[in-house]
Amino acid sequence: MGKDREKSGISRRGFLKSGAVAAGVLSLAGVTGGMTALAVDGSSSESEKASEEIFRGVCRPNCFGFCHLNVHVRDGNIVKTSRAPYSNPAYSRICQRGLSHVQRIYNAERLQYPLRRKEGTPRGGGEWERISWDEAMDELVSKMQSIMQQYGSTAVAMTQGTTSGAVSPMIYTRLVQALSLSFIVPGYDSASSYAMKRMTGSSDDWQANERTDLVNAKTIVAWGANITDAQVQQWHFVKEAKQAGVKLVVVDPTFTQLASKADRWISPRPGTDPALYLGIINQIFEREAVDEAFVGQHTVAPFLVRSDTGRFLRWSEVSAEAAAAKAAQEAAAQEAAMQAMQAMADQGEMMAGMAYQSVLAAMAYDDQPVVMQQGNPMPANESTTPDLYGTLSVAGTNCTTALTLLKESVVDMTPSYVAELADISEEEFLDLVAICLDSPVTHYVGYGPQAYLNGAQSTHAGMTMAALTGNLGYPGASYGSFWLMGAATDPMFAVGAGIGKGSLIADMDFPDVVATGKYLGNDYPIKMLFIQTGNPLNCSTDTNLLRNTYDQLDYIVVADPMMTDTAQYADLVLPVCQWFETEEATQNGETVAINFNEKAIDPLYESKSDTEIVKMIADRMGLGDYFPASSTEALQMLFAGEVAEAMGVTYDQLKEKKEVRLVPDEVYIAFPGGQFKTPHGRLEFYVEDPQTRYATHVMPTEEQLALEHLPHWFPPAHAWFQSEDARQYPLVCMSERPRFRVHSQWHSVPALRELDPEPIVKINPKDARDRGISDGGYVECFNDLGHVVARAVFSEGIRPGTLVYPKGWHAGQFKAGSWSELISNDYDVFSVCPNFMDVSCDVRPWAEGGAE
Ligand SMILES: Nc1nc2c(c(=O)[nH]1)N[C@H]1C(S)=C(S)[C@@H](COP(=O)(O)OP(=O)(O)OC[C@H]3O[C@@H](n4cnc5c(=O)[nH]c(N)nc54)[C@H](O)[C@@H]3O)O[C@H]1N2
Ligand SMILES: Nc1nc2c(c(=O)[nH]1)N[C@H]1C(S)=C(S)[C@@H](COP(=O)(O)OP(=O)(O)OC[C@H]3O[C@@H](n4cnc5c(=O)[nH]c(N)nc54)[C@H](O)[C@@H]3O)O[C@H]1N2
Ligand code: SF4
Ligand SMILES: [Mo]
Repeated sequence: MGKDREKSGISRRGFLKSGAVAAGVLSLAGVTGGMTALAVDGSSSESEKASEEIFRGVCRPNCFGFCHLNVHVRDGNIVKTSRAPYSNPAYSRICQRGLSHVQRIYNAERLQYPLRRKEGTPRGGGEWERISWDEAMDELVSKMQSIMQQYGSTAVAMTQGTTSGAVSPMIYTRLVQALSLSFIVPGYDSASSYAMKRMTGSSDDWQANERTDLVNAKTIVAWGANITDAQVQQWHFVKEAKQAGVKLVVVDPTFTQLASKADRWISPRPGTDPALYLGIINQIFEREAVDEAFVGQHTVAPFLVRSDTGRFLRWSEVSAEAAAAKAAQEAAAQEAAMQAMQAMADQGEMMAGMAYQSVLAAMAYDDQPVVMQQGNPMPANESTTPDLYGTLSVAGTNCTTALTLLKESVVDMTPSYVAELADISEEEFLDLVAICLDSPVTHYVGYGPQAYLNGAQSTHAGMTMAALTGNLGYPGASYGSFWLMGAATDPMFAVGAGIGKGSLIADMDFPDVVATGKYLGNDYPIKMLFIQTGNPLNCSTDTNLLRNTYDQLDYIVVADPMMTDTAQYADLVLPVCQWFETEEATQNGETVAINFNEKAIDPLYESKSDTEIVKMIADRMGLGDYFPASSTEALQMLFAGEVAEAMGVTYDQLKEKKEVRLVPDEVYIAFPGGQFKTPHGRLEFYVEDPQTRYATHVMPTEEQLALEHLPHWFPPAHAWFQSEDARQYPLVCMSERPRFRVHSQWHSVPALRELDPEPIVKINPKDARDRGISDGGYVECFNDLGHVVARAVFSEGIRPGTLVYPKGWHAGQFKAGSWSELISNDYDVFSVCPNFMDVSCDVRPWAEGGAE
């Protein structure tokens, strides 16, 4: 094997002999130098080519890229991965991770056989016993059955991470449904998508214009987006837009590589993006810059809001005629729904219930919100030029337009106050206002701003800002990230053998459910956890608490290709094959396509595909008939049916074409012409009925519910200079995604470790000197929750009062601790999203054996 690697294009070939990696500090030149070496003439020699077979692979960590790769196979070994073409060459990319797959596939940390924790040794002790698949499956299923018998099926929980195949994650959710297991849903990135969904009604994650449209903007404003490293495959779109004359403005506390390429860099205090947006909204009103035509027709601006309930006033509350029509329609709907339910009675309670609900929904009375036109109330859909501001009294209740309420709500967000909150000068803030008012602007939003307690407010306020100036729905004008979900797969695939009775539980609530044995007030014991396609003990929050939660479980199973931090803590570890050892498709991401991944080689060692693993479990549980035996069969089931036919994404079409674009347009424009998927087709910057993303043991208070209709300002929980924590732990601790890993993946790839040998933390020299820390010395970052040791790297690009660490190192790669220990598990009750950046800590020099 090693011999084959020597022959391949990515063998060591003496690359990176330079000293650029000293002390873990990488200059850009160092990285580029390394990659030039890695990429050394990607072509194979003539004799090599003759014996080479090339398969189409799709690289699929959750980096939003889904690059198509040529997977070069010689003598049954993968010897190289190289760039393969997309139909749109703008998407034909490969990065150093894509180039180094060989070292990931033939990696010492690959799981080769099923492993059982040695009896009598503690979890995480690292002592394993190799067992056969039969033994592994018999043990797993007998544990599962005995727990199910004693506590019910929902005492077995499944969870997953974000690796982005089509079958891989869904085959497990099919099992969850079939067996009525509990499902622990990761909340990663959900503050942004939650806020976006509730405003736009879109079932997709948050959307912006396709990145091929960046060139049509006057200015790109990058809010907390680390495009050069975290969307390395997208950076060229920004570069090309710049070359075409588009201005680039970066709003980021840190002087990132992107900031170094920008026309303007603004460094706000972390966690203040909602304040900046609300301040800009204040100025839009002050300067009478509202795009009245857009907000009147495409947002809920003119809708009257009842002061007593906070809900939109409905036409049936104003017109007696409409009230009568509504009552009649509702009675008819009730009757029809009852009949539909009775007709389905023999199909079981669930199907009958669904029939009832669907008839009710289909026959619902269209009770239009009320607007005023020249002071006269009328149904919204009948008005052409509704009044945007004003108040109407209806039966003694004041009703005010949503736009008036928004305007009143931002009165205090003056330039001087906002500048003070964000710790920038008032001039800088006013410049930012001018930039944002000069449409078309593409607001390219990353995941930094949403990773604080107020993260959902950031997206809510940002999208509202964009809508007020009509800066949405046309080329160059956009707000958000781009993450379109494929809709072609058979939605019933995950449902499988029935609809499960287990709850979907937010991951942030999981520790509470396990500790109390209750979910939403009811007894809900969870005793077993099955984890796949994710590495929560590395990537989640408060990992000391999470480990403690795991300690309360009877049995933990992890299915992964690698020995991860989470696998280390399991009782049973199942080796999953790597990406090019099975057929798979991907169905979301920045390239707007469904992609097909061929199987290039057989699974190495005794590893198996996720489909095979699930099938073995289902067989033993007596449900084998409901589960596909191979990935091919799974894909055939998944990409089937009318929608798949109509969209041209059946299994056969995918296999033949390798890539099917999901939308017909040449360049995808989000919300074209101001069309939204909300019930009224309008952007709901005023959220009529704020709902939490998941029910958790924390309920929103009346006061929180009342505030949640409109975007509003409140500070981060921990990362805030006036917070209680700040007195003890004055530094804000933020992560960045390095180009050497996607999350915790590629952590043990030798070529990348040579470039990036050990954990570092970047610190402003002044903060370092105040603490006696030297450049390149080991430091311990700590707070009440945990600690971590890394090498300090001095950088003037780090905002004083903050630290920045590249994320994704495995626990065993630190001298002590790990980053996720420092992050609290508290969350905003509405978005239920991890607050990855909302972290305060302090730092001190560290020597082997402890703090100095
Ligand atoms: N190489 C690589 N690429 C990846 C990933 C990876 O792990 N590695 N992960 C993928 C995933 S799942 C995601 S979600 C994306 C994330 O994509 P990004 O969000 O672009 O990536 P990050 O590196 O987390 O960058 C966040 C930026 O926000 C800044 N920031 C922090 N706090 C604030 C704030 O309060 N306000 C503002 N304006 N900025 C702030 C940080 O300084 C940082 O530059 O990347 C994806 N791509
Ligand atoms: N400190 C900090 N932590 C963060 C963030 C942050 O900004 N700061 N960001 C968070 C965000 S946005 C995200 S999206 C998460 C990501 O969190 P995760 O999704 O948990 O991260 P990964 O490390 O990518 O874990 C994916 C795992 O799936 C395995 N895997 C890959 N392919 C397959 C397959 O086909 N089958 C199976 N069974 N397993 C497979 C990989 O080996 C890996 O162990 O991290 C979060 N964690
Ligand atoms: S890691 Fe992401 S950017 Fe790099 S090759 Fe794979 S899909 Fe493309
Ligand atoms: Mo993410």
